[in-house]
Amino acid sequence: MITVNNSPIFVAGHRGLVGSALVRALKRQGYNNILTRSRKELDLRDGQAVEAFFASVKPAGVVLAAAKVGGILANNTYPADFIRENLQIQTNVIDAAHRHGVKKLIFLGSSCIYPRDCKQPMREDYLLTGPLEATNRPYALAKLAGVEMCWAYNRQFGTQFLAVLPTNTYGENDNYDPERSHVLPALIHKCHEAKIRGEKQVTVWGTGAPRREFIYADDLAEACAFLLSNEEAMAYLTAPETIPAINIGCGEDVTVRELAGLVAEVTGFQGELVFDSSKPDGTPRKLLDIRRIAALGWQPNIGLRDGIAKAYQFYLNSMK
Ligand code: GFB
Repeated sequence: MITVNNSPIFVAGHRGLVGSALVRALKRQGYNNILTRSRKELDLRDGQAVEAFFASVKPAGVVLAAAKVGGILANNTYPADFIRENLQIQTNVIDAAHRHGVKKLIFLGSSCIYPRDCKQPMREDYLLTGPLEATNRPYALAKLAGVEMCWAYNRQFGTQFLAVLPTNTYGENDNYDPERSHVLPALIHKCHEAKIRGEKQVTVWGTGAPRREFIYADDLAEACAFLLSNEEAMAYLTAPETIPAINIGCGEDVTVRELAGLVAEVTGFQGELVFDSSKPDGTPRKLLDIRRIAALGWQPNIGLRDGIAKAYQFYLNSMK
């Protein structure tokens, strides 16, 4: 049964891939007082503006999905922007949330904050047990600081601030810019363009050997909404002695080569896939251990092939 929940919940980053899915998921869960601000209305990098916002609206809960994000090339090309902007946004929001009485906050982390050569599948307590992958170290360090900040505030102030660590996420409102996007939207865009233009080849970056796990943004958002409304789970996951982090994934991964084959099938591209090994592979594998979220009774609904088909449909609609 869905119960109506009038508590004001601030979704930071509501226009993005994850934030827009979060607004839909929270509405489905019965939240009917969702607060959003566009980047123009509220620049989360500006501490004074964030302070004024929290002082005036006093949200009861926060989901922090606003972040500077991008694929392997964007991370590698703009490392200063990735560390600075993420540290600014999350520090401003987490601290203002605490000072203005927010009890529950969900902070979006990422599976790329685990060590590069982490034991697989990656368990929450493997964080900070080894060196990071160089292509996204600035982003990962910022996100790790966010997890640590949640933990520090829980210990010092008794807050319930929780980091969710999603695997590679895709879906509606994704970024398709070939230079900045993640692999899945990049491949959808490349295969579609090649099909339309009658080109014979699509170039896939790297060797095709890295393995990646994917989750559809609406599944991830459902998990966040599920956690936020689960009093017992939030209390248990944010207890002072517990690392306040929980993996969200599907528990299965594919190689980039297999992924490219699937995208070619779904988009109808019938040419050849060629691999450009001058481009970086990044982390060899990052499969999440999802037992913590599974034990709470949550699992994803959208399989990879269906998800790619849905994402491709949104891509086609957005081009109209
Ligand atoms: O999704 P992606 O950019 O990031 O790349 P990561 C995943 C893999 O796909 C890499 C390969 O091995 C890429 O070389 N790949 C093949 C491509 N073709 C393409 C293409 O056309 N575009 C892109 N982008 N990749 C990210 C982090 O790592 O993971 C972020 O950089 C973030 O910080 C995200 O955390 C979840 O999975 O390697």
